[in-house]
Amino acid sequence: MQEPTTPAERAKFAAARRALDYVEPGMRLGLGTGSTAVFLVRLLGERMADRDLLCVPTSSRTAALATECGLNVRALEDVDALDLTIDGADEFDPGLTLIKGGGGSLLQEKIVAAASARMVVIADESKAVSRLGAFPLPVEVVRFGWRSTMRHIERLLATEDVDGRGVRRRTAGDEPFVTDEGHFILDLDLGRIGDAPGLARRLDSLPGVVETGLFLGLADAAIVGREDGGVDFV
Ligand code: ABF
Repeated sequence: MQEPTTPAERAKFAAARRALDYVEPGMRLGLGTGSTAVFLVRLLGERMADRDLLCVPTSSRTAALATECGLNVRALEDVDALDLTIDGADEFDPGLTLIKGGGGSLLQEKIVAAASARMVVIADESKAVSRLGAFPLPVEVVRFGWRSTMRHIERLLATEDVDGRGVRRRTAGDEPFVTDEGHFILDLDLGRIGDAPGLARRLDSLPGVVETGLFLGLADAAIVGREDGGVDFV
């Protein structure tokens, strides 16, 4: 495997490597998405491909990589319940509420995490925050009437305990970004989220909203990689 070169990559690699300690032979394992999860999948392929693991990916990208790395890849429909999911995050607070979805796979990531007995986050130090919101909150919405859904979100944000209220549709180059499930992503520039559970609940209740990138009560632990190659635990 290509060795990590930058300090940030070293930290992500350190977190991914330590996560292997949580993986036991025969496990049904959820595989996250993102650059930290890429290290995890490669390490699993190199060191644990012969351990009878059933691996359920959280995106088409991770599915392709896991297959290439020789892992036994299954769809969640074929496995049902999982023992452990290991995934990255864009931000997490001390109570292990997460913002995810910067990579656009939040819906599958949340379904897989919710099907898992345990979820462990792997991340570099920059993702640990005292309060969520500096990272734009991704919200997955159906394409039908997305502008109307965006207006509903803007009206909601006017009454929320947040610092910013900008909402924009995510693009990939000149085109709208489309998720694996065929939806759009709206990114909410909130700056600070005062009431994450309330905001998640109110966003979820809007017509057109499929899922938010707020992960509440799903993560059990976080392995935080440091640039010196060590890790801390939350
Ligand atoms: C996925 O990858 C996402 O939910 C999150 O957006 C992102 C983290 O990416 P990285 O590991 O590249 O920082 O887990």
